[in-house]
Amino acid sequence: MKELNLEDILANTSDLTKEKKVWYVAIIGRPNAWKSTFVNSLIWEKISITTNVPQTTRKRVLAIYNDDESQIIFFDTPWIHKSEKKFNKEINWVAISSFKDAEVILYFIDSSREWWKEEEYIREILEMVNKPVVKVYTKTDLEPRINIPNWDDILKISSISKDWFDNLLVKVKSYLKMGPMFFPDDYYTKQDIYFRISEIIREKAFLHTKEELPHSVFIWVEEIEDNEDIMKMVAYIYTESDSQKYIVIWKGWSLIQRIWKEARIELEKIFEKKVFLALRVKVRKNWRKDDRLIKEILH
Ligand SMILES: Nc1nc2c(ncn2[C@@H]2O[C@H](COP(=O)(O)OP(=O)(O)OP(=O)(O)O)[C@@H](O)[C@H]2O)c(=O)[nH]1
Ligand SMILES: [Mg+2]
Repeated sequence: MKELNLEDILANTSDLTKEKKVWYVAIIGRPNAWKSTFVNSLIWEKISITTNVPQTTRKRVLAIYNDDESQIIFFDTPWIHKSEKKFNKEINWVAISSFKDAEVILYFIDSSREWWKEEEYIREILEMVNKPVVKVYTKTDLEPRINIPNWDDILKISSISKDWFDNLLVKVKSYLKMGPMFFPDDYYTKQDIYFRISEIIREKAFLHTKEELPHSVFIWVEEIEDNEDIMKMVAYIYTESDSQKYIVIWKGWSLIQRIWKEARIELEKIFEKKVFLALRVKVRKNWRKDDRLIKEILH
């Protein structure tokens, strides 16, 4: 094992007393509004999983943007939509509670989709929050389905033309105050390894399942053994019913095999070593109604 040398460590540690424009910024919007894709594109790292299935993000994910004059900590949040279901209500709460810490809220509006009652619900919530809100129209490379106003204080972005990112950063910085940094300036996220692995597996599960099945799944990483050249892990895909478990194991060219293969390839890229992934499917009946488990998964 490499011997630790205090002087080397100090020489390589950021000066956290350095003052920059620093604070938290929450990103909110309806499902599929491009919240997670945006933070990944901005940071140039896959921090938050993205799929074409609405309602992908379930937990608040931190994406830390650093440049010479600022450290902006974006909260990528889950979708907001009205629902009476316990799990969805808790997810809405994850998004809404992020307002409390944020200096400014970026409200992402998908310009390629027609106006829908979800937007009204978000507006009702925003009216109750005493924080500046910046509207950001996303997916502007696609045919717009809503009227995008021509005001100076709105922003338009697309993952294809990243030019607009600069305008957005200038706008965000105008709300931030100078202060000591919260994180070393080479940090881009704050996530534990169990969460990161479970999210990669969940992304693959979302991509290969349909209808209600992706939303009925949660991932539990049981054990990780991190060696120098190989990382071993045991993880479970939990479904809500036996019939869903059957679909994951037997449907098509075995879904579990595809999920396992794609997750393993991506994890090997992330950790830059061989990954041994033991992936099993289990049933946890009605887990979306289980208060304690919901808290454990979402917080
Ligand atoms: N055409 C186009 N598609 C985009 C753009 N940005 C994102 N997408 C697609 O939109 C889909 C949703 O992106 P996400 O970033 O997962 O959306 P989200 O807002 O995080 O969604 P939830 O986590 O479900 O709330 C993905 O399939 C992306 O490929 C864009 O600028 N242009
Ligand atoms: Mg998301």
